[in-house]
Amino acid sequence: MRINRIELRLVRLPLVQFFETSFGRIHDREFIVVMVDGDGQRGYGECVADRDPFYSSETSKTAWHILTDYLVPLGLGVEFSHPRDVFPAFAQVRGHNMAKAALEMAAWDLYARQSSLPLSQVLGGSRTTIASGVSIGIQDSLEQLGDKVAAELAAGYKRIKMKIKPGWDIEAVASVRQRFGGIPLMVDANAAYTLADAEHLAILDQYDLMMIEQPLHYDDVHDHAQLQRRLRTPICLDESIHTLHNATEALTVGACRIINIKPGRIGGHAQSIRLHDLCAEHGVPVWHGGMLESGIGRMHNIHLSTLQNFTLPGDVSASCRYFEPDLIEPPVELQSDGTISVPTLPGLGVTVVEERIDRATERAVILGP
Ligand code: OSB
Ligand code: MG
Repeated sequence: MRINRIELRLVRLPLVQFFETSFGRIHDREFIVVMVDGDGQRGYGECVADRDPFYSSETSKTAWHILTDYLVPLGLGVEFSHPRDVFPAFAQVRGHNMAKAALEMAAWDLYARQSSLPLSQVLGGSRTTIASGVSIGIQDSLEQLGDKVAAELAAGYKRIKMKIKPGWDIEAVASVRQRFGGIPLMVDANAAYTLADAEHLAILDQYDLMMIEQPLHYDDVHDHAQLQRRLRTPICLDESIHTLHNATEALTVGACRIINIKPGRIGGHAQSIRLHDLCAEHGVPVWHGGMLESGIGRMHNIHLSTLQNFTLPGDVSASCRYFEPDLIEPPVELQSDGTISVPTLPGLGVTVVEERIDRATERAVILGP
């Protein structure tokens, strides 16, 4: 496989609904779309870095810089026997996993299209549908939160995740439990607490949550291990897992019982497969996280979620929750049983509507041999 041309687009799309986490509220999403051409086919990737360095240190601007100045020169015109060789080709560049993943994932899509196979099959997945959950941001009132939960349950989603932070946690969870009973429920703190909050977080144990995601510092493993010993509720790590190395450390010291896989955080599909396999060896289930991706990134997530150890519903929801219209046709839709079906056409298996990308483009560059 050889990439002969790479086009990058910095795009901005308004979100259908605002999204608030412990680090702030956003109304739109800025991201890079990567288009790679080779052998008459085009593959697509999406960089999940956002405008601000709040979830991770990468931003769309750092990703643009790293892609154009380092990664594109390492990938363009190079003969790869398989897309799994792309990430190792970037080894000289430390970190910047989101920038690496954007180009690496586009290469997987291109390879799958050239092979006339659905991406899921090239990745080694076997599911034909994936279980879908939602991530509900912090709301202005408990009533608003309850209404959001009601709407998502009515739509058929298989589990509800709610964002928490100090001041929006126990009471919010209690109100959802009171109104909706024993629904599959979990929380995500996006690193808003410290070990000094252990006793406070232990109150959540009585609400039978599926897990508590990333309660402590975004780069921590050891405090999470201490916290996990004091909690009955499983801890799931998100931000803290950014290399195979620190995933091994987290699993070894018992910092979590579940891991959220986001290919952008760990450097792409090949690294995600390795993380998935590592978790399986440790008997730790995984689920697919979300980064408010457009249909391009979400389609990648759907294909990756077909691997065996993705046994829990992911943050991979229908297009209409994020963007209207989405950048793909047909849009991602939820089936009445709370699943999303995996496309069977080659590559991502959907049409990327480039005219919609054009309209949302704020910056573009074409890089050829
Ligand atoms: O922590 O999982 C997170 C969105 C942006 C940044 C971080 C996170 C999230 C979500 C949204 O929870 C999940 C989705 O795409 O629906
Ligand atoms: Mg998270």
